Amino acid sequence: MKIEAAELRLISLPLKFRFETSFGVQTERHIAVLTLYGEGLEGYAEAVMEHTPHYREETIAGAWELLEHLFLPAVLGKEIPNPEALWAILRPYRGNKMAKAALEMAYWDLWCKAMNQPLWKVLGGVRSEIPVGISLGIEPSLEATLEKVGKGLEQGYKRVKLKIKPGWDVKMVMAVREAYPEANLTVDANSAYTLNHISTFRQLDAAGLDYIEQPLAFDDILDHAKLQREIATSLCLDESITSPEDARKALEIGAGRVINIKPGRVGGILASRKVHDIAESYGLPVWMGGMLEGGIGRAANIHVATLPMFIKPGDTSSASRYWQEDIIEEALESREGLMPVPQGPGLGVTPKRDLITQLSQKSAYISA
Ligand code: OSB
Ligand code: MG
Repeated sequence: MKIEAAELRLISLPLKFRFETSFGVQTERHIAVLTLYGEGLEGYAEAVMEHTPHYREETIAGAWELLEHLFLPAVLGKEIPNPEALWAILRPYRGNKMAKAALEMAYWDLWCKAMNQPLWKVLGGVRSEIPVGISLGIEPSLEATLEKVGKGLEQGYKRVKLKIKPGWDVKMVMAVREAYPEANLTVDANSAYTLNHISTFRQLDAAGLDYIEQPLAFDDILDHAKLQREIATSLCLDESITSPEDARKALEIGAGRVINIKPGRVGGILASRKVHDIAESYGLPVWMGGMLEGGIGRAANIHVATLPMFIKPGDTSSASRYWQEDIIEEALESREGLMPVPQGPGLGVTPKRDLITQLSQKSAYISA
């Protein structure tokens, strides 16, 4: 497979809801869309970073610069037989997992299309639909929270994740638990706490949560291991896991019992499968996280989540929850908490080229 040319486009999509987390508020999503051209085919990807480094360090500006001037020129015009060969070219460059993962995603789409196979099959997936839940932002009131939780459960979502921050945690979570005694509930702190908040976590132990996601620093595993020893509820790592090696070290020291896999954060689809395999070797489950993706990135996440240890419901809920109009033709909609896996070659989705061009705020064309 030879990649002949590439196109980068930056678009912005308005979110249907105001999404507040402990690190900030989002009302729109900025997406760098990458198209690779080769052998008469097109491969697509979305990059998951935002303009600002509030979640992890990467930014759109940095990723754009590296893709346009370093990573794409390094791969264009070369014979690249498989994703491993793509990584052999990218590996010498450190970090910047999300930028590399975007390039890898588009390569997988192109490569699987050349073999006329859906991505999930090539990866060794075992499911034709994946269990999904929803991630609820910090709402303006308890009433609004209870209503949104109720609506999500009514729609059949298999888990509701509640965003927390100091001051918006125990009381809110206990109220939701009281209203929905049987619901599969989790919380996500996006690194808003320290070990000084141990009493908060002891109190949350009484809420019957499936897990507490990323309570401590975005780059920590040691304090997570200390916290895990002090409480009964499982910890789930998100921000802290940026590679298969991170996953191995975290599980080895007992920093958590669940991993939220986001292909962009861990360095792509091959890396996601490796993190999955490491969790499997510890007998621990994983689930597919989300970064408020449009249809291209959402489809990629769905394919990866067909691997066997993606047992817990993921964040890949219906695209219509997020967007008035998605950037792909297909409707990625779950029913009763099950998201069907696209069956066409590659990612199995058709980007709306005209819409993407129309929404485009910036573009670059790179050829070999
Ligand atoms: O921590 O999982 C997170 C969105 C953006 C950045 C980080 C996170 C999230 C979500 C939403 O929780 C997941 C989604 O609905 O796509
Ligand atoms: Mg998270």
